[in-house]
Amino acid sequence: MVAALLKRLGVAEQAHSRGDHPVHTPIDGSRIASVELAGEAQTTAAIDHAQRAFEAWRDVPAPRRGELVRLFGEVLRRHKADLGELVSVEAGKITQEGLGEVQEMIDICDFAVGLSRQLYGLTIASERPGHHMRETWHPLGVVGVISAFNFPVAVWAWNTTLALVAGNAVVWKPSEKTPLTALACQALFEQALKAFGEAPAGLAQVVIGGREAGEALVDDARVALVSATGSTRMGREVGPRVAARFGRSILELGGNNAMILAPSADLDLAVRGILFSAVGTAGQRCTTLRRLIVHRSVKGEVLTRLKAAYAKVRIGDPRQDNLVGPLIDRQAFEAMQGALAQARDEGGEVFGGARQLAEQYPNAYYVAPAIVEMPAQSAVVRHETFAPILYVLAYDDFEEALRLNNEVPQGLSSCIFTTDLREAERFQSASGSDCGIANVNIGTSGAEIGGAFGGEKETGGGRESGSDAWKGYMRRQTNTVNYSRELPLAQGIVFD
Ligand code: UN1
Repeated sequence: MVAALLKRLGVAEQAHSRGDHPVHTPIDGSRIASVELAGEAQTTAAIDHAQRAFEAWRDVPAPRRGELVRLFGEVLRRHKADLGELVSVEAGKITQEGLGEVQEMIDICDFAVGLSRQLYGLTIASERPGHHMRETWHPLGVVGVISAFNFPVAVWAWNTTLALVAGNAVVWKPSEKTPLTALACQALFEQALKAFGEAPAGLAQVVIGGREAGEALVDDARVALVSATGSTRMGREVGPRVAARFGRSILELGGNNAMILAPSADLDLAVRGILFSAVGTAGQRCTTLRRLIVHRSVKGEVLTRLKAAYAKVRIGDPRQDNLVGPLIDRQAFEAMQGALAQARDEGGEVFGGARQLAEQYPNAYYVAPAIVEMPAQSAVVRHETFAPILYVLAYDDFEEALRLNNEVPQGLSSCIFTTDLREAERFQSASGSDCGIANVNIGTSGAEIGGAFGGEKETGGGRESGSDAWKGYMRRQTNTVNYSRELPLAQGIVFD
């Protein structure tokens, strides 16, 4: 079945049937393919190739570069169902979320195409007569993309579409857990290249590899920008190494996202918002809701409703009519159980969280999502565990809720459910949420591509996707032109 899917997506058989790195589906743990892992030499060769492609691509007019991305968007539209299914098979996402991820790719293609005619610089008033100043945006170089298993295709697309219209070449190292979706993206991109015609070879490449390949991208001075998505632990290594060679990085690391649930909130809306953000994608989004900071006066009612909703959540094969698919692997399951044990030690009261369907799927890890009432924001709550665990904390006054929201090392996403205008605005003010995303009456996950995506503190500070995130993929140049017959100096300096 997977072989037929890969064939429809244009992936050559030898690319997924040879090599000694096994690929398993989290749906039942079975082996679905094996791929070859590239090491340092192959990665460096890909960077060589990309550097040559960059030198040609940077001179192609940006709207023409946009045409390639437009064609890619068309290919994705045609293959949305198949690629979405492959995301389900390889990452374990339910069908709706697999399709949603491909839609996110299509959306960023459209955004990037528009952008290809809008890479605007500024004109600046010069203090000197007969002079003008302007700011120009130029292509940057080779962009290295390191992506995680949980958004195996969209995050690459956010980076690659912007990088391409910006005039860059891309080398992508996907997670070793999701090489098949990466091979499929590459095959689909090649269809767009074919339709486009004369793009330089090596413009966007994928390197299926492990740590060695990642390190080669991080350490090669020709990789002008490394955009890395993953754990804070990974970012702590990548960030300083890229900085040591004065490279640029966009880091999108851990999240520990909270919702403040105020007494005035529309509770029907809030419960639905919690369910999607906390339980969706089996708790494996970087934007997953991990902390519920609820006003003591509504805590009882909210917990009763939530527990009822959690008990009804259908868990199972993500391609069938279920809401929660499997965790990615055994390690993820063990991390979740470890966190629940620690939470109990720290005084937590755990609801749910047990393994499910173990008899049917002895080699896959389905879990009931967990709700954990905590007496305080203790160590386990401050740590990101990539699993469906929702810690619940009570608050009495709004300032305390804000403080709890901010008192964790991570700073990706946050939200408040309230109908009180003062609380909503305060939450989004300078002294409100310290996160990159702060929503009102919307959960923490499921952001649109139009906004800049990323967060503060241990989340790494990078911004990808919409708004002016494209500037991270270009170099800025300040130009001053003298069209007079004099040579006046700035700051009024006389130098005769
Ligand atoms: C991620 O989990 O790395 O906002 C990205 C969201 C998605 C992207 C998540 N649009 O949940």
